[in-house]
Amino acid sequence: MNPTPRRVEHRQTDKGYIPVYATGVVEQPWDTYTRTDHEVWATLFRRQREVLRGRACNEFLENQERFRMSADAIPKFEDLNRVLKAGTDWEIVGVEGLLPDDIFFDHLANRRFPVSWWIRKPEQLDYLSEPDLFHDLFGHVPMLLNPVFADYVQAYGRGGVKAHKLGADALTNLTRLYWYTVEFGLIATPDGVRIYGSGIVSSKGESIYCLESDAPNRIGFDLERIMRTQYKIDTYQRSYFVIDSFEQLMDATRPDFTPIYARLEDQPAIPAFELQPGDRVVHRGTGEG
Ligand code: HBI
Ligand code: FE
Repeated sequence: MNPTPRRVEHRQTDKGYIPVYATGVVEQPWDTYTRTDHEVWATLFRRQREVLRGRACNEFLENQERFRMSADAIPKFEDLNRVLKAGTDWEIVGVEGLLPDDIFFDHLANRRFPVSWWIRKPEQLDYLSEPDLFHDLFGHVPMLLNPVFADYVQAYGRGGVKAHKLGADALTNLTRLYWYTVEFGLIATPDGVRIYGSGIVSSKGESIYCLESDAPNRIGFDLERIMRTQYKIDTYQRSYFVIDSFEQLMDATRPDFTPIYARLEDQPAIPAFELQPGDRVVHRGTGEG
């Protein structure tokens, strides 16, 4: 019988009426995974590795190799942790699923990345609204081996712990930053614009759409512009933000955000599809502005 995650309750959040799980850390019940679970992993792994060739940034693809992830079976957290601890002193911890923001931030602030211990069902192959093991392990973990990005995610977590105390507006601004970088970020490279965001790399359709469709805006990274930009969780992005380097991301999180939040207080949010006069439009082929 397929193990199912322990749901505690459903709660109305900014992501809609979603299941909120028990917040404790759990051991990965690797021996309970069924053949179907491993087959879902294998199908998604093979499909995404194929679609990401020439689309994901080199750091993502090379780091995934370093973890020696393969289609053979769902990876063991303990195996990945040996590489991750040695690489950037991060650690994967098993969780039941989506966590309340403050718990999530506290993990990141302590270089712990929460990974759902369960994988989606075959009928959810193309989309599910919650982070499952595939999204977290395949999508998030490889970039945590990049030292600069690893520090950025910890800085983000620390910022989140502070923002949680400052209130809902600060939190909204900060989760937009996470959304448009860690989840849906693009990076300019000499070979053209490439993907590093976890929400993209774990989705076949969006891996193609984000680089090849004329529909979305591709805008040069701008912290305050991002913090004002709305997003929807159940559609492809209408705008993507393109960084020039991971150092640029890290530098953006060095200053204290409190004065930035204050400045943004009286500025209206920007709809996801809108271009603003000050936007630096990035053309997908070249990666130059
Ligand atoms: N919980 N397990 C888990 N994984 C996430 O990626 C996650 C989360 N809770 C909140 C969240 N992400 C985002 O809202 C962050 O911006 C805080
Ligand atoms: Fe995620």
